[in-house]
Amino acid sequence: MPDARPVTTLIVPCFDEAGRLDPAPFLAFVDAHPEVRLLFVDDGSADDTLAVLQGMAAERPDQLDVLALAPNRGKAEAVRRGMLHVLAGDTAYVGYWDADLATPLAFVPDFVRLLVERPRLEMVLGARVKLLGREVQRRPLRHYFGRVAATMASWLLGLPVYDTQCGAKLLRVGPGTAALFAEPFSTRWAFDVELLARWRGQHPGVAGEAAGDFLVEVPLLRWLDVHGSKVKATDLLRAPWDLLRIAWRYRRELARG
Ligand SMILES: Nc1nc2c(ncn2[C@@H]2O[C@H](COP(=O)(O)OP(=O)(O)OP(=O)(O)O)[C@@H](O)[C@H]2O)c(=O)[nH]1
Ligand SMILES: [Mg+2]
Repeated sequence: MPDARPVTTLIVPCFDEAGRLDPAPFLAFVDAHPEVRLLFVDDGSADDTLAVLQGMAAERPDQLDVLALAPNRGKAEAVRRGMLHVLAGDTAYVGYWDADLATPLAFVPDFVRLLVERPRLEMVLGARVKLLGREVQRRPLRHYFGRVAATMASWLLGLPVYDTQCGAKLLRVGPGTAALFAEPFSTRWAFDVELLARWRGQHPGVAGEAAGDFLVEVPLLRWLDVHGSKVKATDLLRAPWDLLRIAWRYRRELARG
């Protein structure tokens, strides 16, 4: 009997993840959630990532799938291509989730519940907020650098968003969703900021606190900085420049205050 609940599909971008990828939590999660699909997007990994992913998909062909792209173009393009692939199908909610499970899959139902309970919501964003009683571990340098970058991003977006970069986001599929991913992103890592700028372009006049009717950040109860990040120091140093490029590319979208 097919599951009557609306389908949720997550894009899991993967690059040289053979060392970090543990199939067990993914298999266990989809077994516990028949309404969830995972699309792993590998673009030109040099290690066994693709073979590991294809092995997982062979074990759960109804819920796991692999999109193999080459050559490597970065997380942004992998997520974008995965989104377009999934949006051609029948999914009600679509998102992306880092393969290192820095954000545990266990929080996916919480993200879905918010979209179900608040019909006007269009996007749920995970946020890494180190609050008492929450297990949020980030390397100090990444944390402080991230705070500066996030503050700049929030300012240029005109949105009071705390954490644009957390690799766990879920969107309600609607008439404008595919258009958010139609064009390639300009940046490899700051594409989350571009995604929000594109969202602003689709919602003229919605900025500041008013955006909270459509976008919600969820402070994660648990987020662990998993060793083996693909983010290089040069990527971090390029972030201010990437944000400037975003401010320029989306100046019209962002001017629609
Ligand atoms: N397909 C694809 N996935 C990538 C690429 N670079 C990184 N990823 C994936 O993107 C996710 C995040 O990458 P990480 O290396 O964990 O980066 P991070 O330090 O956690 O960075 P934040 O997401 O900013 O916390 C992981 O699932 C990676 O496999 C890429 O070039 N191609
Ligand atoms: Mg990570």
